[in-house]
Parts: sequence; C-alpha cells; structure tokens
Amino acid sequence: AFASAFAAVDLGATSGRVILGRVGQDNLDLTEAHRFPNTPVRLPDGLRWDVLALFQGILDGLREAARSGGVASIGVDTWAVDYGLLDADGALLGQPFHYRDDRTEGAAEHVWAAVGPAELYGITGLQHLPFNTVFQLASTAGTVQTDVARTLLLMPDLLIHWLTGSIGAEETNASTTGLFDARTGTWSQEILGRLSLDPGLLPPLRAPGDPAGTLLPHVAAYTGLDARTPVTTVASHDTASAVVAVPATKPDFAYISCGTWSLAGLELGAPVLSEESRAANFTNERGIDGTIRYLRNIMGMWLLEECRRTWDRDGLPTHIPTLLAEAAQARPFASVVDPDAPEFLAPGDMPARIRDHCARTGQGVPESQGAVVRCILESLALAHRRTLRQAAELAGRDITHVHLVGGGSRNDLLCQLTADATGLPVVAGPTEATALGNILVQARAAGLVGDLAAMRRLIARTQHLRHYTPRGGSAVWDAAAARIAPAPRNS
Ligand code: LRH
Repeated sequence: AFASAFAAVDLGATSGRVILGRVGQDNLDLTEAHRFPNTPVRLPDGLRWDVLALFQGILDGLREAARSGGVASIGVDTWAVDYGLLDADGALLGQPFHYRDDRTEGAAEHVWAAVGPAELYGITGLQHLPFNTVFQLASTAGTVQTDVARTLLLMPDLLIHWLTGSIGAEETNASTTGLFDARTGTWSQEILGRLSLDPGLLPPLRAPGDPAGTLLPHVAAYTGLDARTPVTTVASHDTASAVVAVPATKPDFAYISCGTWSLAGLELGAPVLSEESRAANFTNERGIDGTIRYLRNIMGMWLLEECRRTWDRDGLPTHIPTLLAEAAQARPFASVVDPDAPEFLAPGDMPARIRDHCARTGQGVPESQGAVVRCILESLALAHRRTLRQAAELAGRDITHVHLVGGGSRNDLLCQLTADATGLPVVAGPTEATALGNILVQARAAGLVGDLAAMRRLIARTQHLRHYTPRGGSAVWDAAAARIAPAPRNS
C-alpha cells in the first residue's frame, strides 16, 4: 500500500520538473507530473534566469499534481549559488542573474582585497568558482538594486517564498555562497563584516526536514491544492539532494553526481580545510545531517549539451543515442581536454572551443561529431579519475567503488569509461537521484523513513542500478592522464 505522494520541484539548467514520489516500505515510485523548459534570457546587462516562467511552470506542475490526487508535501531544489534580491517591501529587484554571466570576471580580486583567498578558504572551505555568491555580490556592489536590497534569497528559497510567504535560507545551499562558515554551519559574521555586507540581508538558516510554511491562498486557488499543504525544507542544493540518494550500502564509496556538472567526491564527517585541499580546489559543502560533501566541480555534460545546442543551430544531428554510437566507434584517445578550462564555462560555440583547445595543446583536432563526443567523454572520465584520486589522498580515505548518479548515469559509454579510468567498479543510477533525495527528505520529515543509511537502502532496494567493471588497460589511461596539464590553481 502506498502512502500519499510527495512533490519534488527540481529545477535544472535545461528544464524544470514537478515529480511525484510515492514512498512505501519497499516501494519508491516516481512519476513526472510536469516538465517545462528553462531558457535563460540575455538582457543588455547580462544573462538572466527567467524566474517568472520557472515559477509559472512550478504552479502548472502543482496543478497537475493536484489533479492526480493531491500531495502530502512539497520540496524545492535547484542549482546552487544564484539568488534574487528583495527590497524592503518584499518585491523582487530584477530577474536573478545566471551564474554563467560574465559580470563576475575580476570580482574575486575585490573580495580577496578584504579577505585573502587562504583565509576565505579557511572559513568557508568552498572551492573557488568565479560565480560563487560572494563574487556575484561583489560584481554588482554599488548598483541601485544592491543598495536597496534588504533580503537575499537563494533560488529555492525565493520560490518557496513565492509559494508560502516564508523567508529562510536552507543550509546545504547556503554552504555554496562563500558567506557560510564550514566549521560552525552558520553565516560567517566575519566575512560579512569584512565585506561590509549587511548581516540582515541573509535570512535565518533552516535545515532539511524543517517546515517551510503552507501555501498562500492564491497559490492554493490556482493549483487546486489544499492551502494547508506543507512545504518542507529539503536539501535544496540539487547536488546535496542527489548525494542523499546515492545508493551506498557499504563504506568507502565515492560518488559522482553527473548532470550539467559532474560533482565528484566523498561524504565526510568534518571539513578538510588544509592548504593542499585549497590548492586542489576541493569544496566542503554541506550535506544533510551535518555531513560534508567533499568534492570538486567538473564541467560535466555541459560540454555535450552545449555542443548539441551549437549543432542544432547549424542543422546537424543532435540525437543522443546516435552521437554516442558514433563516439563509441571513434578512435580512442585521439585528443583529450581539461574540461575545467575556464574557456568552456560560458555559453557559446562549444565544438569550436574544444577544437581550439586541442589544436593549442598540440593534439589531433576532433573533426567529426563522433570524435568530439569521444573527446568529451574520455576527458570527463579522466577528470573523474583525477578528482577521486585527489579526494582520497586529501581526505586520507580509501575508495573501493564509485556510485555514479544523475542524468549522466544513463550514458553507458561514460559509465564504462569512468570504471576504466578509475580502475574501480562503478554502480550507475539512479538517474533521478536529485528528485529521489528531495522526496526522501520529505518522507522522513513525515515519519515514513529512517536515517540516511535507511534512505539509501530503500533506494538500493527499489531503483534500477547497473554495474560496470574496469576492463583493464590502465597504462593507456595513465598515458592519457599525463597529456593533460593539471588544472590551473585558482588563486
Ligand atoms: C549542479 C550545481 C552545482 C553547482 C552549480 C552552480 O546543478 O548545483 O553543484 O556548483 O550547479
């Protein structure tokens, strides 16, 4: 018998979804109520998220959910770091910026002038990414909107505010801002003070499982949901939700949450704030129940997604199974790139940038689509290998197997190449890790599942997983790894 459905609102870089999850003793079933595109819009002053279209998509999805029998609770997750600013009346000041907007270029120097990079890392434990919230804020310091801003809401918290009226900052996502103390799990008054940021800008923290209000009357009226429907705080950073749903049942696992980004690393009990860790640009983001997500961002399937966008514009085929079949036939190790090279971050012609990168590093230039895709997948597998080896070393831990979750786990070739490159067995799935993590935290708040280990056992029992064994040939991977210059130190 099924309990009632939990609704996961899960916004990704390319689409948003409302997914319904039914949680039973030995069942965990998902259905997609609604999917809608996420299309960023370029305005004269930069690249913005169309947050109104996203909110409307959420409302339509919740209306679908109401039609299919109602929901027990709602949880919201999105990508990290981005935010909306509210004025003193609670009105949104402009459409939120997209983290791939280039206005943050050079902003880090302004922050570092007040808090040096080593000190910043010692407090936040956060990897340097040019778009961390703290740098985004620095890049717009002194603008009228920033001056009149009274509240900063991270994307999921903004959407929850519009659903319920409540104000809060969920802690797994707060840990990606550069304003959060990794050691204490609170906003860093030190950093706020040194940057002359108003501490009142940041709302009180809330933890996954905490209630986040009930639906505003007009939201209930539009969706047809009961106005008493609770919104539950989940791990609102999508990567944190995905890590909840890693189906690990044995110790010494590593995970790769593979979607637009590949987030590869370990679950730890305490942050690693060493200078070596900073130099390798590892992050200590928060997971649920006080865990630390010790990982590194790898550019991920973005490289492929952005190639497909370019090919589509040019009238070339973009069908994924065909591209992957061509990649499987393409010559191995013809060329490899560092997926984290800064030139791959912004939207634009990705095949051209990959070809330039290969030419510049004195390698064969991938001409066919299959060759480009092969180059991307082998380069990602190499980055997975490099990152997991470093994580194990820096954290002083062993890794015996790898869980690859998220949309990228559908990619058979990438899973096999990751097993080959790391020399470790790879367990692939679930593909819907983020939505599952979102739903399970709600189910736990409702008393339907136990602790993190119990949630993971339920995933392992109920979700379809695939197993990949390394095929040997470590010498060719060693040789390919040696061809990539180590990622530049960021600070
Ligand atoms: C993945 C993700 C990642 C962040 C990036 C901005 O969706 O949340 O963890 O670093 O987006």
